Amino acid sequence: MDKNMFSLEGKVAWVTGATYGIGFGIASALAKMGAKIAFNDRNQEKLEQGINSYKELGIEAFGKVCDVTKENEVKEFVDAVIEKYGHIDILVNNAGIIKRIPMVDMSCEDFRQVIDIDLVGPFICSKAVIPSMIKQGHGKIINICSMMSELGRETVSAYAAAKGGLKMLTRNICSEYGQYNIQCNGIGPGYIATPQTAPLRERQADGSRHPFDAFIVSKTPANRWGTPEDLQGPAIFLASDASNFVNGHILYVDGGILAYIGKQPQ
Ligand code: NAP
Ligand code: GCO
Repeated sequence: MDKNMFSLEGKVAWVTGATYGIGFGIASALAKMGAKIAFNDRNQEKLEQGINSYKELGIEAFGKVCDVTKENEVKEFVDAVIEKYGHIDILVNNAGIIKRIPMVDMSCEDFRQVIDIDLVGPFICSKAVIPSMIKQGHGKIINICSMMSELGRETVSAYAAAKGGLKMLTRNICSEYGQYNIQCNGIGPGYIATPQTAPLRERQADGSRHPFDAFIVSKTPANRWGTPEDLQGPAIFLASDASNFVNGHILYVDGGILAYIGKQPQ
């Protein structure tokens, strides 16, 4: 057994949409294990904020504006990273949005935008890196799925459809490219405290907790929201040689939500 199996020294990791939130948490962890980091955002100003945030952690991250739904921007991004670092070993498809609208009230445009970013984006980014991973004889793709890859709930039809599709895209990349020593797995975070879920945790006018906040805590055996830091160990595992025979797997990091029917009435 190689005791350095979790090391990422010499590796180059691209984490999409990693200016803040879960992507920033994962990229920072991969950097601490030795990886060089490349990340993108749609917005130059936010990208620069992200570069500074990495610098504050002592991480010299390569950042470039790139919308994951735009094939030309993705190709330019990949070319820029390979020009700078020579290769991409790890892709984390993290960029994503959610729109919380009852399905019958949701416009086709809104539905399509969520699918475009959360499902087509990972397709575009994976397609852009797989050829070079085949050439180099190895690669790791980690798709950030969700509880909604398995469960539905009111108002998140587009998001659940996208994340359910992302689970199957993960399995298909595994099936099609596992022969080239490319491992494609997913991380399914539970409810994580980031800007994306801030609306679900906002204090009410009377200072009480948001009903959804209390609901999630009651549905989570760990009795708390997760943090991006909770995802760092699982991401390191799936990005490293420690997971070279793990493929097509969705690793749920949810504090036990998926295992739990919910607190019985007192
Ligand atoms: P977040 O705080 O909203 O961050 C999302 C990131 O994605 C932002 O940096 C955003 O950049 C970027 N992004 C959005 N659309 C993009 C595009 N078209 N091209 C490039 N970047 C884009 O979300 P988060 O909570 O960190 O979630 C990150 C991922 O985890 C998402 O895929 C989400 O679905 C998933 N997830 C989250 C939770 C949770 O509870 N938070 C749980 C399970 C899964 P901008 O600044 O440009 O918007
Ligand atoms: C929601 C939340 C969730 C989380 C996450 C759970 O509105 O239900 O945003 O979807 O983001 O995906 O795993």
